[in-house]
Amino acid sequence: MLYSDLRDWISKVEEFGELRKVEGVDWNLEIGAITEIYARNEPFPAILFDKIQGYPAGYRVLVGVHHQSLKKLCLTTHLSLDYGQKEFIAAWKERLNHPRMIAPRVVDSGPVLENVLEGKDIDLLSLPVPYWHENDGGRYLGTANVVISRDIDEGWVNLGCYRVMVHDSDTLALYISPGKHGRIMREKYFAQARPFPVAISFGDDPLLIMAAGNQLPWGSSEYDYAGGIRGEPFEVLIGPHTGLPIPAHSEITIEGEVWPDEHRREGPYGEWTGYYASGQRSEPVLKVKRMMHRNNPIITGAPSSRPPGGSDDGLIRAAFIWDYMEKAGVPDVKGVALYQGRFLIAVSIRQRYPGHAKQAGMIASQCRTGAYMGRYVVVVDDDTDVFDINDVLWAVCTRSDPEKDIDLLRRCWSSPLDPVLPKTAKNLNSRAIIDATRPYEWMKEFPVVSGASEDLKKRVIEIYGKYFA
Ligand SMILES: Cc1cc2nc3c(=O)[nH]c(=O)nc-3n(C[C@H](O)[C@H](O)[C@H](O)COP(=O)(O)O)c2cc1C
Ligand SMILES: [Mn+2]
Repeated sequence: MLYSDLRDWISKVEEFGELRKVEGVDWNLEIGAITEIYARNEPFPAILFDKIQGYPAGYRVLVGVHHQSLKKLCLTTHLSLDYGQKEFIAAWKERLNHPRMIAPRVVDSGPVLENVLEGKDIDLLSLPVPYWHENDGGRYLGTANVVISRDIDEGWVNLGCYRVMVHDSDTLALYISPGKHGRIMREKYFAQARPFPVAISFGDDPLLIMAAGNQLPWGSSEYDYAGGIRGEPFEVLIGPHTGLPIPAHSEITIEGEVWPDEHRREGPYGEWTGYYASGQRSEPVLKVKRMMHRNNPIITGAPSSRPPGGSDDGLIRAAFIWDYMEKAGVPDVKGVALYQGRFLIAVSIRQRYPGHAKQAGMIASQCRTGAYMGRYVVVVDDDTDVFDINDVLWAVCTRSDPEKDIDLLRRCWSSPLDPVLPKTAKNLNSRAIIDATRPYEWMKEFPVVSGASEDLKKRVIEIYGKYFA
């Protein structure tokens, strides 16, 4: 275990120089704009905002939890801090292949209980909730959060990262897209005309936040999965109103219920696609019954912006897709990379038999992690570097013939967030699978690739590299 909770994580990040501290900003738009500008810096620092205008010193907001920084991502997931992209994905594949699940441990006290508010005392806006983007429909408390819920039939606990807007002092809007586990769980409660109980942590261990954003199979608890990565169970308190397990080291948690028959406007919110595509809608309200927070609480945030923006877990998603492909029986996958969030998946294979490339493309596009809101899958040979977008485009431009090598899948799993779909027909989109491998049936005769061999390059660099140093 490389760190114990969010505060310890922050101090480790500060030690390796990727933390910035900013004081005196306005929660109204300034935190969002600063994040958007510096999200494009390499590596993206974590930014801790303190002394936010109108709020007590110590009430903080933290952004850039691990996005665009491999070192922070390694810290978050308890891997060696000097890993490169390939080692990182290899380590993750190994993890997914030999998953370790450690269930949380129930305790009866924890720092989140330092302040407990119920009834009239609940005031969500006592926290410096940012108004992130200029055209948002409200202040979003949940952008890098952990929504905890239980399946009414099967009893297991799901964690999902789903956005949360503040309506007023004790009412929230929770937006979960169709097909997400939290949404399915909500529908089961609503079908019985019962309110849907949830607990939501708004500031937490980055590993829990990341786990809540990962696509585990139905029935598999992200709590146990995150505990397994950490190698130690997460400590949880049982919420008195919901019976749900709440992270004892959470900065801020609420317990409440989503009501089936009471709706208010949710959104719009600047989304990860770089658009306001899902607009605003009428969503059932979440009534807060209890609010808990540590002294000097920290809200964690990941406001999205045009990709590569601030909420990207592409490397982990790539490892998931690779793992799902292997489990579906696709051999010799050599690399997987994602671009533009999840819109483009590049997969490299060593072609072994006719149809192998098609199989790889179809499965990458429809496995658990690849299926939601994708657009293009490009399959390349293993002499193409999937991490180099120019290499991927070179393969597309030189090894695919559009007429034969592009297949379309229709009516796939999309979302109201998909910018290219009209308002009247959201949720279903198409996919293009581009086979940019050498055609199998005559691959041996395919034109030879030009360029110096690795041996030749190595030799000249050794001798003449000094002139370019
Ligand atoms: C920063 C971030 C924000 C997200 N916001 C939302 C959201 O508002 N609504 C949603 O349905 N999914 C959102 N997602 C995606 C889900 O968290 C993701 O699909 C996850 O797998 C859901 O958990 P589940 O598989 O248990 O449903 C977000 C992901 C991240 C990383
Ligand atoms: Mn899940």
